[in-house]
Amino acid sequence: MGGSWDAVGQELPITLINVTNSPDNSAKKRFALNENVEKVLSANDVCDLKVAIVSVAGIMRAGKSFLISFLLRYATYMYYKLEDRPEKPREELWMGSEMGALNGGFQWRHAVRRQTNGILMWPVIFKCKLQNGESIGLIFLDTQGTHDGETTSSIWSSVFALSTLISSLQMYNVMRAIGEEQLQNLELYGGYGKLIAQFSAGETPYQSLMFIVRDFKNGMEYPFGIGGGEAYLQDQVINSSSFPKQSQEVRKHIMGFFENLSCCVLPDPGPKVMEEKSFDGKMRDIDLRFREVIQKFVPTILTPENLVLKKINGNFVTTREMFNYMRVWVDCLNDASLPRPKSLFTSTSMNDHNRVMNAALDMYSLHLEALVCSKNCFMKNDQLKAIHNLAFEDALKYFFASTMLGKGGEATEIFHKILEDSMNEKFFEYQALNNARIEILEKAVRTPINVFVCIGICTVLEYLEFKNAAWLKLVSYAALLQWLKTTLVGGIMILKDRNFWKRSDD
Ligand SMILES: Nc1nc2c(ncn2[C@@H]2O[C@H](COP(=O)(O)OP(=O)(O)OP(=O)(O)O)[C@@H](O)[C@H]2O)c(=O)[nH]1
Ligand SMILES: [Mg+2]
Repeated sequence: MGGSWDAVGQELPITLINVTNSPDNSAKKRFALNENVEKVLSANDVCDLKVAIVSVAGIMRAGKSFLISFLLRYATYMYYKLEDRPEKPREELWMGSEMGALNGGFQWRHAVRRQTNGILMWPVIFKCKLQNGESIGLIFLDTQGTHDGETTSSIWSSVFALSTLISSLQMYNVMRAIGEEQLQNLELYGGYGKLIAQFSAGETPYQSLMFIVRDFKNGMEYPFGIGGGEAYLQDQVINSSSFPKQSQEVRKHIMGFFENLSCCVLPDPGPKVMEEKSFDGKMRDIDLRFREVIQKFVPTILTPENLVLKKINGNFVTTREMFNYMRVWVDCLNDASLPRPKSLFTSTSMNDHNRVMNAALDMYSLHLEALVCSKNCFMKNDQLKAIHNLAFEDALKYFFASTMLGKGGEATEIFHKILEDSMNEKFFEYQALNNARIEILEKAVRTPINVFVCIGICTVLEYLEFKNAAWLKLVSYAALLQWLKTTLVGGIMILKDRNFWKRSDD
């Protein structure tokens, strides 16, 4: 039995896709498929098998390789070279004893810098039997972490998208919670993978995505493991009606990408694993609670009946065929005409900010229009300024409370400024309109007063028998008539503007 675990130690992962961090305009290809892998995938005993490909991806230095090494341990114990073993494996023993260690497999370790580069593949294709007797192949991939500070976001987004295209089950490793940022990133990587598939004139072969939440702190509300994970997924992703509109959109996109979403919440593995440099994988140093959850979780996803078989364009794909698809996607990623994910991110971020900024500006205008126009079309300037200040603050509050991709970055700064400038510009327009209205009113009041004073003076002059006083009085009457006409026509125009003549059922 011990020999089966040792087999993990005898092999080393191979690079499936190598990544060069060369600038976008460099002639050097940034992604290279390891052509030697073709031999592994075309080996006689596995090449025609349908295949399940399990991958792990997510933020760097978050225990991805450590986790997939457990999966590898299970597969090696349960499926590797069964014919050479004297006894059938007993599932409950797959983890080994307390004194055993999680050695070999994909390299995991305590370090500050990223450990996994590009996409790695385990060189053994495990053969497992379905209940109907059919053998299928099982492949494990480990993916370079995102946000590593060493490569560009364009590179790690591409690597994530690629491993999601290749795998049939992508485990999206997140720390502590499924937050908005993780979902927005997933939306971006997912969208980019779709673009790669479209560029290569194919359907997007996304299948299952499982959120793996590490160091989950809410184990009282959602029990550790898949059960609690499913309930957490429902509350955090699937039932999104209580989230702001933008967050709902992100969730809708993600749900649309994958055939199946699931989740597993894991406790932290204890201080020795998390903090001690000397930790060498000994089972007894890993918190019992973590081991107990892993003990159940791993068999659940790797039981042959639960494995997700890779399908592309609706057809099952064999191990050998997978290589050709990988080649097409990698070529496509190296194609200079494929937009870079960074620009995709920027444009999505800009669109988001623009949409929220316009909504905030509409809010401001509606607020001002409703008040300015309801008060007989004019008001004192101080009053108008107070209304402007209130609407201005409300619009800014809305802008900063909204969810936008890349919030807090350059785009937020730019659109914040545009929003403030636009509101100030609108305010000047309202102010000018208000002043014009005040002037019209003042004129409207001033003219008849002046005319009446004129008529009064003329009447006195007439009484004193001044020459031409009657003429002057006539001119004053004409001016009064003219004013009456202007006021009447102006009044009719205002009422017309406000649909005064419309019937209520129109
Ligand atoms: N906090 C925490 N640490 C873990 C967990 N699992 C493993 N670790 C520790 O995290 C460190 C990194 O583990 P890796 O598996 O190498 O992490 P990774 O995500 O593969 O790292 P990169 O490949 O560099 O992106 C190791 O010291 C592990 O012991 C976990 O669930 N929680
Ligand atoms: Mg790693």
